[in-house]
Amino acid sequence: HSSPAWWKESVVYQIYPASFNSTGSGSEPGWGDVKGITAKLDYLKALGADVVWSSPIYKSPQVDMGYDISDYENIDPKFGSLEDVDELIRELKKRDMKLMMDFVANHTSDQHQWFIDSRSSRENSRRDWYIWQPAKYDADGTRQPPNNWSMMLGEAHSAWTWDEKTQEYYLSLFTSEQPDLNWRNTEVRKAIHNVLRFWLDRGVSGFRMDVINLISKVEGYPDAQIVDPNVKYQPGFKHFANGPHMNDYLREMNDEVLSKYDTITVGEMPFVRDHDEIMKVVGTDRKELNMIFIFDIVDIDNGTFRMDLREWKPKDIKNIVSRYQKLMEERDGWNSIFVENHDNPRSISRYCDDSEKFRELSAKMLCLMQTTLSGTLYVYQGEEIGMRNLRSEIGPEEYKDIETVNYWQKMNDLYPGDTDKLAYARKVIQTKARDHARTPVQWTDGPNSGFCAPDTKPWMMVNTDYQTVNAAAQEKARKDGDLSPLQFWTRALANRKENKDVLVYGKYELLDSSDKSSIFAYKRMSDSRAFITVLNFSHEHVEWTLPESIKLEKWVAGNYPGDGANVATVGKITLKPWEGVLGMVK
Ligand code: TEU
Repeated sequence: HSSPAWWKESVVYQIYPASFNSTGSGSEPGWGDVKGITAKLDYLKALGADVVWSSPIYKSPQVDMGYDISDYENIDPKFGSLEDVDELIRELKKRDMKLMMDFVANHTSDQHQWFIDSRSSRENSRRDWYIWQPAKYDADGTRQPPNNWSMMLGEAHSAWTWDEKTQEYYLSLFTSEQPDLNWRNTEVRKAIHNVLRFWLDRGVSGFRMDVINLISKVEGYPDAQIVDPNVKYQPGFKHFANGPHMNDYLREMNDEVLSKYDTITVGEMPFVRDHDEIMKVVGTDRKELNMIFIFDIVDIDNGTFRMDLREWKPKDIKNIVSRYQKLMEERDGWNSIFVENHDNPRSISRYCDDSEKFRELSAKMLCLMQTTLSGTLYVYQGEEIGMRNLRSEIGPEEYKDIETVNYWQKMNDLYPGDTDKLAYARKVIQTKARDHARTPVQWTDGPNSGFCAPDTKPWMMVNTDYQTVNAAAQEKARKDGDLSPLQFWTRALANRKENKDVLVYGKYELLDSSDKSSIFAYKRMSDSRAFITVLNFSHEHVEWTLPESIKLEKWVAGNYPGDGANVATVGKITLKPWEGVLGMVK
């Protein structure tokens, strides 16, 4: 069994600060602020959160919503001040909670002083802090970037940006305003270590490290393989995900900084599925990071590109979950459990059914799944009340994210007036856009859903369903005794903590490996006790046979009224559409 640690048992609640809660203390009305987080700590504590991870609040031009940092040691006035963060940390500590910062160090903003220096001349002492390369030229003299890599948040564009003044290209994997730092440079790594220390010394307990597996690029910057011949630039991630020196840099960061504090660390690690590569980062003996975000579940419906659609089946979810539950158990690593974040659509809209009839059942079923798996649990703001995607009548004009805007532009440029293609693009946006997770949190059924003052305009539209889906309504007891998603989550998180020997640290066994079945059933066990979880990922009533080896004491929780009381405890059982139950084994 995995050895216990506070960061393994913690429930981390992710805040997307612009959309969480606005008290009007920041410089922009209708924009969430740090004081808005502090104001909701009692709510988060009551829910069962131990750690708050906030997406970036540093000074930033906000080209990519704060993932473009222009000063690592200051807070963007839109969010408030450093003093507000000190207050947040104090208030968290009072409640025995912790703060995790989002650490974005693969790239900075182009407005960061480091980059301003770097681009000022080829001779500047910080020139080498970023990745500069000379242009290539076609036979006719046309200037071309050093290779064919596409920009991640604007796939039609090159990942390299031309600098007129110094006549070279710089690498900018996400947008032109997010130049990639050159981690080969020792001074860069030292500067980054200093930033980490700055926050740890201020009382922060750890970091979520943005695209931390992209920090080491393959030498020579080779061209990427062509996966879509219709476009000029191609996804180049094979050449920069988990590159040659990544593990050294992580190890060095641990030696120099992290090992000297008691921290929680999670690395965002897109594009990587190889078990050995994963274990190199999260293996207990490795001393690199506590855990990573593995993307398989949130990439389940990706096509060639993320902004694309692909059919998926319930078997995909159970295969993915089982693979990583077993991997971490067998090779002594640790994983994170999540189905939402600020880069993905809402989970009930994506994996279940967000219609009026099933939305709450779906929210509770996904809660049951996540709270009974091994790993550190991450809950994304609004997930606990079952927030859904923007409704389909909302057109692309309301979407604000740079990835969505660039995608819509690309499709209009590629297929002007092509109704089929543009209808597909709308469908992709309705299904996949990052915006769905970024609408303001729905606190009440009042103006602006209680997110900001009634007379201000939220920076992004509130989802139109806030009068039925909001936290205030879900805090009230219901006449029929049924639990709201919020109450169900609260109970499930408490239950997870009470039974952490099994639910956090216990072993995992898949109970039905049939590819055809929509049932995802698994057993979790310690040396002395066990639970089983049975989830129906479908719209149908489904019959399923409990394995004879499992002697069930009783169902202890379920997402339908009655907590599983109507489900048989032996032999054939029938699960209703999107039903999930948790049982205690004798
Ligand atoms: O995301 C990196 C990442 O690879 C994705 O989740 C990304 O949003 C998606 O692939 C887009 O196609 C991180 C942050 O979470 C994201 O918000 C930032 O935009 C990005 O890094 C750049 O910092």
